[in-house]
Amino acid sequence: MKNIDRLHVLTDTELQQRYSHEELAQLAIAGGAGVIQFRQKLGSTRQMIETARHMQAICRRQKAKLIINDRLDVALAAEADGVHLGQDDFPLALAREIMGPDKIIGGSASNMDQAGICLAGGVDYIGLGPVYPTTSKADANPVGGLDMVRRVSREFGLPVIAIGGINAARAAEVMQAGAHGMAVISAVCCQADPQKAAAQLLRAMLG
Ligand code: TZP
Ligand code: MG
Repeated sequence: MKNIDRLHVLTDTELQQRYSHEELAQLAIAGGAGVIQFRQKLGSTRQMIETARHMQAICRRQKAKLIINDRLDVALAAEADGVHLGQDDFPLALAREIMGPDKIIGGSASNMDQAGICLAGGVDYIGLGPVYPTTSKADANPVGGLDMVRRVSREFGLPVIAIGGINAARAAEVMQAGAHGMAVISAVCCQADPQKAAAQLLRAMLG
């Protein structure tokens, strides 16, 4: 099993426009995030590749990992550390064939069935959520709560990265439910000081 870092920050320039993806990556890593996930739903493929390549240079320098949301092509072009795929994205097993055994592949799940699909697809971690209500993802599935974190963490023997509405006040209970770590958007990207927010989250989750 790969060593998956515990704090994942998904960069976002739709919910906020003060910082670029690259700036958010820098700030989040400075605050202690070990994984940066480049998540951009709109825009040209060329521009995404350019941004992802900048981010990969930043992550390499700071010894963090870069994972690309949705886009296997962008992950390959940027020589990213991995890719994160939803249930309707590029098929997991095919992504593994293309990316090889060493790249990190994460899969999204919202329930036990989807977690099983992730396991069968050969993921390195399950991105499980939304755990709590979130306004950061328009088409989010129903909230699963801490009970879902408990069940998936117990059942599948894979690191669970909990996502959805997680903030510093909720971090401890998410970890206590069995999560390996957590992924956030607004709790870092939308805060006045993203670096400080990441550091606070890390403190809260690791106790
Ligand atoms: N997948 C499930 S919930 C979610 C994603 C991408 C959004 C998480 O954003 P936030 O702001 O941390 O709730
Ligand atoms: Mg997706």
